[in-house]
Amino acid sequence: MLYTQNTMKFAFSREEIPSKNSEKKYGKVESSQVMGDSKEFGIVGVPFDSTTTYKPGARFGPASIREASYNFERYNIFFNKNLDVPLYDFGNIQVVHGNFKKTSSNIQSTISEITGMSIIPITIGGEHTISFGVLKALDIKNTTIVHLDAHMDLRDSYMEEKYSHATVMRRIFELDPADIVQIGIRSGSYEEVKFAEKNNIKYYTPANVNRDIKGIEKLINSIEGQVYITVDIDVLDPAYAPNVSNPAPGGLNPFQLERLVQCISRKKIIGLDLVEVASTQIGEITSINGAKLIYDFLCLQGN
Ligand SMILES: [Mn+2]
Repeated sequence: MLYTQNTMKFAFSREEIPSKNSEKKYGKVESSQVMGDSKEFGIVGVPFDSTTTYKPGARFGPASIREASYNFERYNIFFNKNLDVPLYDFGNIQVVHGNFKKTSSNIQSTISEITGMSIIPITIGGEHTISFGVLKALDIKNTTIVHLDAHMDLRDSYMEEKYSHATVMRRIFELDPADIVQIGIRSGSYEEVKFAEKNNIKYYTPANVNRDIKGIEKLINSIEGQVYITVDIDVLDPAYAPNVSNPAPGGLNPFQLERLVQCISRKKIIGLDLVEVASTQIGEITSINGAKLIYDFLCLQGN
């Protein structure tokens, strides 16, 4: 056999895509049922970056993260686990550049199809607005959104736009999840902070993580019900993730992110997205840290 790798698919993903039969096999299920002993995961990319205001390039996230994923061993030495969960890479969702609404609707219908096959979606952005379409497709009533980001993204509008990378968590708040917990926050307007306080959205800064990561882990452990994870890679310090749309100094380091991901992974996860990677070079550290997050998460989902 020739050694081949398909960098258009995430490393360790299965070559075959589950057939339509699997829909029959599993039947239509609610997202709240997408868990149990045999978890399967599906990756989709969304190369969309139309509301980016500072440094463009998040449309290259899916390609650069997939490419960087080949840098890792199947055996994860940190966790003493193999990446052996069933993983399918469905390719990219069709985006309509410049049109958030059409793109979001395409995301929503694709994610619905994936969860309809009892497959847990892992979505690679793209800018952060893509999380909205994903969450619209999921049943998030009993769900805590764990949001790792430098930015609160809680503005009601940004430059008079309701749907923007800077407002995405406000739109997600309006979808009425059980709770929102933000970690790594170091940028937000006065109004955003007041909105978070008024609406009981808990947020933790990198200083909180540095001082007391065990306290943050305790809080994550205490979350009841299911969890959706949305990670803006700018949660990391720009030293580890320089190619992002809005770099913010003073962020987390990869060891802290690794610990937090390990802790969150023990929850009932209904989906994960990773957004704002804007790498344009092979071997660039932002995409490597981005791929590592997905890789770590998947390793931790195995037995
Ligand atoms: Mn951000």
